[in-house]
Amino acid sequence: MKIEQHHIQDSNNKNLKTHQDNFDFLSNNLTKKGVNVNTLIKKLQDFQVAIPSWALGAGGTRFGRFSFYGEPSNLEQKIQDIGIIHSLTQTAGAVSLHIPWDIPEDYNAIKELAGSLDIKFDAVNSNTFQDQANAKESYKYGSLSNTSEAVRQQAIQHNLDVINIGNKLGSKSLTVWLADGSCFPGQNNFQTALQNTENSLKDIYKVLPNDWSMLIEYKPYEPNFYSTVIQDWGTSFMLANACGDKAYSLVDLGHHLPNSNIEQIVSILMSKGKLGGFHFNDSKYGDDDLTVGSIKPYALFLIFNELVYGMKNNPQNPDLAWMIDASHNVKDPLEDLIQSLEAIQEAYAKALLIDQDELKSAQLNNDVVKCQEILQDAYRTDVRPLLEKARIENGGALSPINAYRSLDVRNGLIKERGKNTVATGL
Ligand code: RM4
Ligand code: MN
Ligand code: MN
Repeated sequence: MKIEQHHIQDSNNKNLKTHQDNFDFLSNNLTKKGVNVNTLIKKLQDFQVAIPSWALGAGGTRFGRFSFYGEPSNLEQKIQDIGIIHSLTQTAGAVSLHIPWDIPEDYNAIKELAGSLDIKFDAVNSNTFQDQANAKESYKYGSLSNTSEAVRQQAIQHNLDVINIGNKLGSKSLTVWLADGSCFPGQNNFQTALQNTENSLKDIYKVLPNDWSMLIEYKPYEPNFYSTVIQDWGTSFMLANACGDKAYSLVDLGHHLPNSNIEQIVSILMSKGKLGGFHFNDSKYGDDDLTVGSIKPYALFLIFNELVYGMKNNPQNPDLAWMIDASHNVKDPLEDLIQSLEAIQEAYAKALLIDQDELKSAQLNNDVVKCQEILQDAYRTDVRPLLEKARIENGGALSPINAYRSLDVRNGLIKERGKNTVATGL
């Protein structure tokens, strides 16, 4: 199923007048405040977020999984789904593959399909947290950190295979997330586990192509509940430094203990030129993988404030690999992703409205009240007409969710694919 331009136009036409009125009102107000509205819109249009290949089907918990019907049953269909989201939002111009869940069978065909939908191949993700059928060694007690050299070698080789696959598609980074750790005190020697991980990562890093980066993700707990080898940004930063210039930390919003100051982590990593990637989601308790912006939109805005600051003031930091890392248990995955993309763009737009010079001078004067006023003035601005403008100028939908529903996309997919298809992934 492919959404045609005229479908989007038809659905836009119904609300074009309201949009234009709202946009004119906002744009006049912002212009009076000295904001260059066109530059802002261009920035929103340039901001593309990768969709992970495992997020197009139903997620689920260890207690159950409920299908949404019409799920993509192969990589081609997953890319078609991203094409649908991208045509409506104009924000999902990339896919991030998880290997071995989504190994292409025909590279040229997949590249061609993605190209025709304006989708690039972003970071490739290795998976050494599950055992694969016919694998010689088991990751039950860890992968890159394992005490057994044979297991470590298998995990290293898997990462090299992933790099190879990514290379054929035009990816430029490898994301490593490890479940390694221990469930009980005394089970592991912390120092040995970390040293093994460092050595293994260095072995992978050695064969990383020159124009590639390695992104090291951290997470405090789960699936291991007593200790995790790469538990926090400090450990990830340390490992990235040990590997070299092309290794970076990756921040996943859900991978922090409650109340962590994620914006500060982002800021410090960027100042050190070591923030390479970012996974969006939202959470109440842990790695809940909920829709971006559904629980803590203000925190997301504060994080974007630091990202915007870093993108402007930290040339030592590379361009980031942005990705949504969420799981869809009760919502249609495509609707969920559309909502996440909207929340990301909204937080970004609001952060772009912050007058950084004014904020700086309020900070220098220790005018704490003014600092808050500046941030919250930006946060309280309804930026949705800017997002709409950015989208429709590029051929997207005024309201992606409404268009998705009025075009009856899910039923179209069910008709095409049948009801009981199941997507690979978690
Ligand atoms: C992990 C982590 C990784 C993702 C897997 C599926 O918690 O967030 O980024 O690849 O889940
Ligand atoms: Mn992640
Ligand atoms: Mn996660």
